Amino acid sequence: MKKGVIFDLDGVIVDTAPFHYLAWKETADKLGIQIDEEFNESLKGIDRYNSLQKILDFGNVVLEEDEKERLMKEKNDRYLKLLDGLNKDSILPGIEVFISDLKKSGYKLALASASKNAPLILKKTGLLEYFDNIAEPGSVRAKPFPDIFQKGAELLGLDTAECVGIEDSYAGLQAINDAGIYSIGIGDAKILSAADMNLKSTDFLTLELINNIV
Ligand code: B16
Ligand code: MG
Repeated sequence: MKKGVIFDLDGVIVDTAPFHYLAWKETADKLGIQIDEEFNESLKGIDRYNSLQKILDFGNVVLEEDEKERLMKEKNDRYLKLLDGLNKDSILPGIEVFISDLKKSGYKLALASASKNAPLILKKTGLLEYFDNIAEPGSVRAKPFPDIFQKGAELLGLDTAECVGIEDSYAGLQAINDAGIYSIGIGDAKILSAADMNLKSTDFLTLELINNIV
């Protein structure tokens, strides 16, 4: 039986991907780079610096590091404004009941998000208290490296084999699998074909499902 569940945030707990997209799109537009929702798919789970770099590479634009810093700050300020209205209603379907059932049953919970805004988002949605630990993205190599999920297990005091990881992104799924953690992919099963279990949406996440993973 598993003892811990390690969650991704954007796309698993809250639907913030459209906000990241809108904020990056403005950056890309200003640079004369056309990005669309399909391109945005490749940014899911990718940290801020590497997201910007992917956009620049896509548009064949080369910038100095201090200009990249400025653009990242500008993007994050826009993103934070879009997060203003975030509340309990922004939690993805079934997630709050799932998380609360896991806690009541004694599972330990950790967060393994690439987002530096994760604590703020958990606070705004009222979910912070459910989490035993948050693995800090700044202190480890970014997804698709397994580090953040390994860190999550370590913070929970568990072996990776005792944990389940939940992700919506290709890069994140790779990170879970390479950490030796049982993986659940939420969303497009074609993109997430490497998952141990695929679910169409967060609606299908239940305590029973986790109890039955051996
Ligand atoms: P921030 P996750 C990721 O969160 C997002 O999927 C990705 O689009 C974003 O660029 C990244 O966080 C960094 O976010 O700019 O807020 O630090 O899916 O790993 O929870
Ligand atoms: Mg995600």
